[in-house]
Amino acid sequence: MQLTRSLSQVLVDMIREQGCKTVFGVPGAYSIHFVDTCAVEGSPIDFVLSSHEGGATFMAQGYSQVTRSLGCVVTTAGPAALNTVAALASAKCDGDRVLLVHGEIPKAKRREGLLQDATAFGCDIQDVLAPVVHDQFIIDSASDFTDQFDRLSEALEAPSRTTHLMVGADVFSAPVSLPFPREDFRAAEENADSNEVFASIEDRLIECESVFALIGHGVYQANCIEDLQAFLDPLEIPTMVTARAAACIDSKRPYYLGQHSIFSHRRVDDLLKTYGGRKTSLLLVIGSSLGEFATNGAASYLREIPNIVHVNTDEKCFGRLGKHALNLKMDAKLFITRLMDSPRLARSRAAIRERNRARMNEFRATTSMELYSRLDEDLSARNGELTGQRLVHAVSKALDECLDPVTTLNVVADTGSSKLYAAHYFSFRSGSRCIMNSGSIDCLGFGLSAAIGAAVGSRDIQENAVTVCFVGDGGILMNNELNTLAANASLRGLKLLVFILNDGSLSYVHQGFAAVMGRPLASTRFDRQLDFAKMAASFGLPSVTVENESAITPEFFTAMLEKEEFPLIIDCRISNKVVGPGLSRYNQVRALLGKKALSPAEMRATLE
Ligand SMILES: Cc1ncc(C[n+]2csc(CCOP(=O)(O)OP(=O)(O)O)c2C)c(N)n1
Repeated sequence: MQLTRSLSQVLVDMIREQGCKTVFGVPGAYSIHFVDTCAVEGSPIDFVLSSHEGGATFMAQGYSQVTRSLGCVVTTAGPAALNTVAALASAKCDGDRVLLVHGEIPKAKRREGLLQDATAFGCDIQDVLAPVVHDQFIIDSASDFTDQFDRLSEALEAPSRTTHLMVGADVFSAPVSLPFPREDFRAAEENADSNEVFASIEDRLIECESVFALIGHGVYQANCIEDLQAFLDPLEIPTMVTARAAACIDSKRPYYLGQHSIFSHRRVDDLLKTYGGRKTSLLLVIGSSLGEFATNGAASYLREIPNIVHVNTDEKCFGRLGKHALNLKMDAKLFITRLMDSPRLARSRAAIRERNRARMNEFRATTSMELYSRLDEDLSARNGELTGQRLVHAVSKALDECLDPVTTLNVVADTGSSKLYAAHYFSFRSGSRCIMNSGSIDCLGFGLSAAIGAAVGSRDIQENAVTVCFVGDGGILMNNELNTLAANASLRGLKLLVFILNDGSLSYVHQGFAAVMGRPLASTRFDRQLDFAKMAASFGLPSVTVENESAITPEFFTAMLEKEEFPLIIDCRISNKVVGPGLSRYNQVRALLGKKALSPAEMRATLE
């Protein structure tokens, strides 16, 4: 049987079939038919108008992370599609399933210099986007679409893939006939898990003297956080997490070590110094692409470990740990289930546990197990001023107290200090998400946009969720999507709390510049303080200003949740006099320039 519909309708159905109920984007001449098909009454998909295509792409990334389904962005031709480049790269590097539907000038008219025709100047969009996506489909006729339909279906269904679909503006409305019902293209279950490979992993787990695990947010993507803890806990395997996984593993477990990424927790640094490298015999890296690995001062300790098992769905991240790692391209849940089901491991459980316990007891005897010891100074009050660290810490504590455990908490942080503070001060709470950030490529402007996508995603999958966003004043100005919250009626009431860390400064680069050059760049500290509460109010959005930590209490949130005045913009006036935890990163940049490392005191002096 053949069914004829417009290409736009078929596409909308394909997107909906992947679990995506909302498409983000900015309309323009060459995408009109598709946008209309999404937005028209009765469509199975909602259209959310964004302020910028980069923001819309980050929204799709946040959406995909929360729903674990496809996130979708639509743009018009030329510059509009080009505006997605950094955000698409962010999604690709972080392994998020994002589709760009890009309407282009009809093929017959390209290169004639029509409005927005970048090709007339030799700028072919597909060439520019090729490196930032996994798959590309160029559709210049209805038959191009039917010919590529199977491959496109597979690409949209595959986890962790970014896809660019370029469609000539004249083709969206073309009738396409497809066999119906179509075959099921669900990818066959990964079969990388040969018995031989698993036997060798079991051998290592049974024989190796000491085992550590490094967990990334792939365990969240694979929805197997609980399975993972059920696997690690009885074996007492000490666990480090990446910044993005910091909120998904219970930090109160005795074998939780802390966060290992650009700015590691002290306990992780100490452990790696004591047992890292050749003294550790087995490292399990599960669900991490090691995106921040290259900038991590403690990375060399990991690379030296003789046995490494690296499990990820994206083979491109393999190799970062050296050639000797056993790389397994597979879903984290499948991996854990295989090990949990292993009768051999079950028989050796007590022996593995004893060895790990002995090693950790030895470590505990000489090291403080206080997770935040290095950061006490950050958290101590400075003349009553509110700092970013204290703010994030207070928000985490207050939300812990006032949210019931069945409410999901999405924590989204922008690049800059927000990301570091979220990774360090947002503690685990049962039912929470991982911390979402532009983890692998550190793209500023991600925060508010991805938080909008995350909140919409939670709403679309009907989970009881609150989304919290931490974003700097620089980050929000780079990608100001406040208008998105204001302009779309469907976003009213979205349970989103946006904390703007308003320190009148691009602190992260201000301090970095000073650390590297010996003096700050004056223009990165502003001689004015913007009023984001007023800005939000001018968009008609509920807003408050917070100047004092004592305002951040469980009652503050409870009252807010009761009033249901969402989304809420919280302008947090924080100090920019605090030296953030960026020194190790800045010292790496100094090393690149052949300069010797600074001590904390020297770093502080550069800012005087
Ligand atoms: C797209 C992009 N441009 C530039 C940077 C470099 N960068 C990192 S943090 C930062 C400033 C962040 O300022 P703000 O959002 O105010 O946060 P703060 O560090 O003050 O907390 C910049 C410019 C980046 N990471 N990504």
